[in-house]
Order: sequence, then C-alpha cells, then structure tokens
Amino acid sequence: MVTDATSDDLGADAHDNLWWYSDGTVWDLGPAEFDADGDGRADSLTSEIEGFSAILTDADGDGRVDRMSVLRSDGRVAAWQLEDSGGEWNPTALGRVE
Ligand SMILES: [Ca+2]
Ligand SMILES: [Ca+2]
Repeated sequence: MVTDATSDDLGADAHDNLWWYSDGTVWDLGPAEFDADGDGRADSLTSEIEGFSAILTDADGDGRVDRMSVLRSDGRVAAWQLEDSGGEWNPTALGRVE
C-alpha cells in the first residue's frame, strides 16, 4: 500500500485498517489488500461472508467499509452500498462476473 512520511510517524494508524460496524460492534478487518478503483490508495480486501467470497471496499477513504460485493455460488455478484446517514446497506447491483 502507499504510505508517506507523515503517516509513518503515527505508528499504528487506524486508517491503515478497514473497519466495519455491525450490531453494535466495530470489526477491525485489517489493512486493505488492493486498490480497487486505481487511484493509488489501497481500499479493498477480500473476505468471506456466510461462506461466499466477498470484496469489502472503503470507497471514500475514511476506513469504514462502505461497499460490499459478494460472489455467490451461482456465479452472480451481489453488491451493496452503505448509506451515509443511517448505516443501512442498500443493494446496488446484481450481475455476473465478466
Ligand atoms: Ca483506491
Ligand atoms: Ca468509507
């Protein structure tokens, strides 16, 4: 991932890790693994949700996961986006992997 001198001085910066808020608990997901949108900042990691492969993405850079894509066993990808205000996950797309 991309780091700079100022963030190095802070040691364990929480922004290095993605996190997830669910059911009253903050889950630390660890550092982002790859850069999904190509802007030079790692923002996504792969995980597993209920047995399916998932990609969790922090699109706006605050560390909180706000996009989620789950690859289902039938080859479809279901995607959700976190609404800023209420913390509700809304489905955004359902399609096939190209
Ligand atoms: Ca990025
Ligand atoms: Ca975010």
